[in-house]
Amino acid sequence: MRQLTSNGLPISVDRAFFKPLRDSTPLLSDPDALRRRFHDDGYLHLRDVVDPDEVRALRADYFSRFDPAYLRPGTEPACGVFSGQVPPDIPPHGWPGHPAHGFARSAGFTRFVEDPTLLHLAETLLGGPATLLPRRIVRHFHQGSGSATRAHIDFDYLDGGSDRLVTMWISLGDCSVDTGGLVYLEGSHRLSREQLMPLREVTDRPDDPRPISHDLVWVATRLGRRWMHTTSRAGDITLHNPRLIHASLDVAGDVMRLSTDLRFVRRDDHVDNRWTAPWSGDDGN
Ligand SMILES: O=C(O)CCC(=O)C(=O)O
Repeated sequence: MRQLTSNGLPISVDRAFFKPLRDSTPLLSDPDALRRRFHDDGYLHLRDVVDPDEVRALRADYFSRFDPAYLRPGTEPACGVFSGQVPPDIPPHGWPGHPAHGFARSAGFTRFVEDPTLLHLAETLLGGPATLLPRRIVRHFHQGSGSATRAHIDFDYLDGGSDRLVTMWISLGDCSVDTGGLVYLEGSHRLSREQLMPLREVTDRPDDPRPISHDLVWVATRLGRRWMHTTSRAGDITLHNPRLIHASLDVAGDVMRLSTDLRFVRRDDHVDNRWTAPWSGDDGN
């Protein structure tokens, strides 16, 4: 039984709390089956959808933007191995001047996220013409940062617009359970708002009504549901429903987690205006 943490709290990666994410890659050639699976499971994990070499090149570009002291000596930027030293004077993640801010606006990243294959997949799930929202988040975690993504549903961050939304999570590099990937709570897209309310009693952010809880054991136990996880490889993508509860594990090894999360909406729908400008770490959204 492996003991990992999320937001610093221990969670055992065993059958009491975890089960594997289902691989839906074999359905890629069958749009109806893909839609049904997305409806039933609330997510789709798909292997080898994007070019793994392009993913590795983006990872190399991102980590090359940092002071080399941030990376373990003798390792390539594409590996993204943490030296244990955060460069002094670096702005907070994603703020102007931080490497993630420039990377999110770079031609390479923009070309990658605007790949017609990704849009086509979103359109398949949304059942019509769709658009990728301009707020495209770049996330990066290293071991010991003490922070991970709290359990939440995306719609609580996008509720100023239509809920006909699809989120696409793409790891920019391989992402094992030690690399702090996303975990999804089984069947939670079917829960009502009333069922989620009591979970918010245990939170390290009492003044923020959006996250559900930082305590993944509490959430799983209270709802009697397990978290689902998988090892993502460069080239894989995961899509999820805006009401599916998800969170992340802390990074437990030297390899840093780099990922992006994208939101697609139906082109004719009203969009939450917090998501109509490029992402910046200080945008408060
Ligand atoms: O990557 C993360 O840690 C969070 C991403 C997320 O919440 C999402 O894709 O909706």
